[in-house]
Amino acid sequence: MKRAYEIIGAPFGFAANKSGSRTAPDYLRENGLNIKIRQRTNEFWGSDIEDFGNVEVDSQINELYKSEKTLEAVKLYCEKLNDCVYNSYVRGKTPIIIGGDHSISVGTVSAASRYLKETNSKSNLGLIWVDAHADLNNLENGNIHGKSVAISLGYVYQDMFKLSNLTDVIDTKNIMYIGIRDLMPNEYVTIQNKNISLYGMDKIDKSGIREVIKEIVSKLEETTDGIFLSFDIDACDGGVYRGCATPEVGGLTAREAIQIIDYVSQSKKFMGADIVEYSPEDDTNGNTNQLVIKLIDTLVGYRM
Ligand code: 4U7
Ligand code: MN
Ligand code: MN
Ligand code: MN
Repeated sequence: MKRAYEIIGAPFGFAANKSGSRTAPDYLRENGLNIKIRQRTNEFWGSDIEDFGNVEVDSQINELYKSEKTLEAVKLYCEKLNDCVYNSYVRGKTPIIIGGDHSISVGTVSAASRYLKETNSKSNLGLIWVDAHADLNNLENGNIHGKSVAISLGYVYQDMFKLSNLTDVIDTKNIMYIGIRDLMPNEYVTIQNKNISLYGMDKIDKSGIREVIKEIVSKLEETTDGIFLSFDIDACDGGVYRGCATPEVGGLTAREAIQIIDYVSQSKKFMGADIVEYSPEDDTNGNTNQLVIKLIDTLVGYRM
């Protein structure tokens, strides 16, 4: 499918226990993600790709973080990112956002939902969340990058977020989890109570990734108006890919991750993606760098 991709860097790392992901967008541009080379070959591959640059962490956001107002910093940054991603849609682009920690998805998912609402009068967004974790923690303490889905649903920090367009942007029946293998008890309870679809590693072992992703995409194609993909690098096997804040052994192989992205990005309802949590400073052997480049290339249909 021909698309005009726009790469947007989101170098925000304040919401994780370690902030290594803040350097990922620029590090990737200098190490493997040569967008100029990809621009030159895009005629051959049929899609356009451009680098928007970064949505920077400005001094106001920095100050909030320094004065221990991390939640306010997340909110302000995600409002900025929401506007940027929303405008990317208005320009007819398919945005690919490179994090940053996973809290940035509060900005990206709400932007996709906002654009659907603007064009369809209501938002019926499908969300595929590929992660070792559900990021559905609804407790007020703990790392904010472990609560992005809970914030998007309006399950935590309602007072802080209720007046923004960042919360209440998605329906639980339109969320599809893949690769989850480390749930907190309160996340497990929410998933059970709300009957949220979860395709864990056991399901992938049993059915194979192709069956799993086919099933997920065909369900969302039927029931939603657009599909957004949020891909946390720690979904991949942490024994091999160590370059993230929370590597977990027993995750996706490179081929499984590539198949997910390849399949989702070819859907006519695909609206874009974020790739988050890559941490160059934890990637001592460069394995994760190579994986992330391959995943971004797969996302934008680059095949060399
Ligand atoms: B990530 C965790 F307890 N739930 O809150 C927590 F398992 O965006 C992990 O998925 C959070 O990387 C991970 O610390 C957030 C833990
Ligand atoms: Mn995550
Ligand atoms: Mn994770
Ligand atoms: Mn992580």
